Amino acid sequence: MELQAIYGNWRHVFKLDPDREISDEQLDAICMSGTDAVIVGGSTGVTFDNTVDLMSRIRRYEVPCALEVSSEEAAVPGFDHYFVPLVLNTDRTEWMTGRQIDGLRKFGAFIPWEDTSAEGYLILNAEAEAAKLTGARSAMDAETLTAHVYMADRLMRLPIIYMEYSGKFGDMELVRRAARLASGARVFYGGGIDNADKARQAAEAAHTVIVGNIIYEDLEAALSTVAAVAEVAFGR
Ligand code: 1GP
Repeated sequence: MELQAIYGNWRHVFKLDPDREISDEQLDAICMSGTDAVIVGGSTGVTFDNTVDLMSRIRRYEVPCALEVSSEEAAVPGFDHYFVPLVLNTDRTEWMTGRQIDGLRKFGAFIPWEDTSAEGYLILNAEAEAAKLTGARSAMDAETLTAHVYMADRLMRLPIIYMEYSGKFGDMELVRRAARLASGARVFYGGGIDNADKARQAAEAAHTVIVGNIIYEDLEAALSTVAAVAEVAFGR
């Protein structure tokens, strides 16, 4: 029997950016919040040093801690799990397989494969830094989304589809559609969750809800999303 992936029952995740300041008290609140996991990752300014630093601070807690590897210099050992994003809605192959292959050429032999998973990224907010950086084709109607889910879930059999609206609350109809269509992939949703109500809506649509930016703007609001997600039984 195949073992359940570490993220197989994550419902709520906080994403921390190594390039942003967080105090020990704030980090304590995040790690003790009851969230299912912490993912370390960011689009810019992520270095080996700031990633090691944040990892070692999170490591004082029991919460599972994963790294989203977005640049090869910031691939730091010691995390519970590694996520490698492949952007599916761009024409620039550099972001789908190009950089990843460069990284694998150098570090492939050292990768803990059993603790590493690909994420099929759909970057859906044109204003997001990641969309500009990768040239993502963010405008997506239901039909196009469906084709992307078939590609990620059925053809490529990726374990995760990450619907990334970073900075903006997304289209929950599209997210719900993706989660319903996915036969094996887990659908992660992230973007613009800044209160309990949005967290609840996202938890009704996606398998896993990711909360980022609000941690740095309003910690109490960020913490309120944990219980909100826990209250929603997915798939009702
Ligand atoms: C970012 O999906 C995450 O990669 C979360 O988005 O920062 O908008 O919460 P926010």
